[in-house]
Amino acid sequence: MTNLAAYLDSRAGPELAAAIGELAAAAARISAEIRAPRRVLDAVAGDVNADGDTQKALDVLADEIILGAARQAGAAAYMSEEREAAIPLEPDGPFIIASDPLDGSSNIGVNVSIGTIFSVLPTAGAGLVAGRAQHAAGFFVYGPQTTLLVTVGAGVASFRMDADGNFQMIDDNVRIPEQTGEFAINAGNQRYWLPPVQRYIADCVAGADGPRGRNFSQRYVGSLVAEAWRIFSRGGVFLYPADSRDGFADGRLRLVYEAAPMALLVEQAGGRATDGTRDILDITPTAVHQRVPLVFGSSEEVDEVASQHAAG
Ligand code: P6P
Repeated sequence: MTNLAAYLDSRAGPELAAAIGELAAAAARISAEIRAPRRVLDAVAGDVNADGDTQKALDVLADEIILGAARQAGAAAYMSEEREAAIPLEPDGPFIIASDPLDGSSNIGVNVSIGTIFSVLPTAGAGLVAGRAQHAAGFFVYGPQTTLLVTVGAGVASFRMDADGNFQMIDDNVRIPEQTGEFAINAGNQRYWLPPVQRYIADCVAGADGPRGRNFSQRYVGSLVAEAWRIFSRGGVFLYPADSRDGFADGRLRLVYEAAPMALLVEQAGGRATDGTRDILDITPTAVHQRVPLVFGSSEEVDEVASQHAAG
């Protein structure tokens, strides 16, 4: 069975392979911390992050562990949801690491899958470059199994962590089915959605009795990495759109360390990722914590959402 190191050595240069190896070792530590019987999963650290969320102790711990991996990897800088500004590291480092060290924090206390998202960026523009320039991207899921989905630009591979903390390959050619019957969106925000998303979701809910002529199911975990792992496993479309609430004109999710790494994986697996209209990978960030509306998954559905946006 191919392990992560062998996969990376065959597809990435030594520095990039080593960096992702450091991130995998860091994820194994975070996984162990989450599972530690002593751990009070929902303990609060007390501060507030850039998202305005109260930091959980695990948020802070995961961020310290991923920062340590970035430093060990010789990265030039580290950008994180948990830190206001980029942390300069190795001046001559060949790349920048951006991360959401613990995605899905609101689920920590209720034992729902959470994860770590990472992006390996060129040093140009201090890492604020369009996502298509990423050297690599991936995410770990701390769920019933600890798993990894990763791309270094040569397709997408999935891995499962074994009892020794090593990542063993599941699939070296992960593909997102073009068609799906599952959509993921927080229906509690329905009254705030803009008309294109209102119409798209109404058509899905109308199912076989409506213009789509087939039934759909809704799935929503509230943890991006959990939704994503499901979509990469069996298809689906995820939407966190712009809505009319104050502060949500660009949705909730962050471009640099959530949407862009997810979009690179999605496109490498044959899916699509947009802000409703534009490909996420073509959007150049102007700030570390910039938000962006996010629609990703099975290409047929992402195209349908884009058609609704084109209709105004
Ligand atoms: P809402 C979790 O806090 C997160 O950042 C993502 O993992 C998830 O997709 C989203 O927020 C859920 O947001 O507003 O539906 O609770």
